[in-house]
Amino acid sequence: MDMYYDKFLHMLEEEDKENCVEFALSKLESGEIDVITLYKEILEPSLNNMTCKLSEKKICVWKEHVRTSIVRTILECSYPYILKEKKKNHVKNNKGKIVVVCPPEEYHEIGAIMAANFFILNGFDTIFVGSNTPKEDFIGAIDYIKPKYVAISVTNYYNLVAAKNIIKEIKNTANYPIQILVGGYAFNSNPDALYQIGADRLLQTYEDIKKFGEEG
Ligand code: B12
Repeated sequence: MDMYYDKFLHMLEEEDKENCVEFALSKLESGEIDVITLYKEILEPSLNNMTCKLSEKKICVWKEHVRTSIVRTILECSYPYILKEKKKNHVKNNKGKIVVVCPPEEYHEIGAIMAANFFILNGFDTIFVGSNTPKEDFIGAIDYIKPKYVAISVTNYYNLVAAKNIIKEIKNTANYPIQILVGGYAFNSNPDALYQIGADRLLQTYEDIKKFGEEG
């Protein structure tokens, strides 16, 4: 997989969107790479290992945006392959409804999109809401959708406070036992934040989600 990663990274560094998208989709189409491997071993490290050269300091955020936009296009285009994989494995939507959301002011959403697709692959009836979801809208929707789980993705650890507030309101609003799952970069160096913000469970990887689904 290292060879594929190096090739992809080179094209990404060149900001060659056309070839990045074509490369990823052709590997999925031929079956050389499955969606989980594409996400885990190519797309995720291509963003998380991103560094900024001192000489490019002024355009760092610009570069982050361009890179994310290329990865995001690939993620959106991979959706039919998620469905194909799900069908191939005879996965039924029988694990309950889950809403995947980012707290207010959290604009990092690539991890949340990947997590949402991992939930789909494991039989969860998944609704991806997206980044920076306003608290009021989200709380209002809880009553209407009545999900069994809410999965909150937090990347910037400053947004743990917003996550804590939203969890408190969800628990006060839902008049049924609702489970709050969390994940994202903010928990990598501080997994105990899970308890501090009042969530029920921390999941990070595809394997964590698979295991969680198997628990019933
Ligand atoms: C891309 C990126 C951006 C993009 C985001 C675009 C988008 N639409 O998502 C842009 C350019 C907008 C951005 C902005 C900012 N960013 Co930024 N960004 C990144 C970068 C390079 C990659 C993040 C990413 O997408 N990773 C790829 C995904 C796939 O990985 P992941 O998030 O870890 O997700 C995996 C798991 O965690 C899991 N997962 C994630 N969520 C969930 C949820 C559940 C329920 C489950 C089960 C699993 C799960 O699933 C994924 C697959 O395994 C990181 C670098 C880094 N080291 O992380 C910085 C980083 C996250 N950013 C950072 C910062 C500081 C910012 C800014 C404040 C400043 C800036 N650089 O402009 C703004 C803040 C915007 C805001 N208010 O939120 C810091 C955060 C530090 C901190 N305080 O915690 C980082 C770490 C960079 C750094 N080293 O300083 N950023």
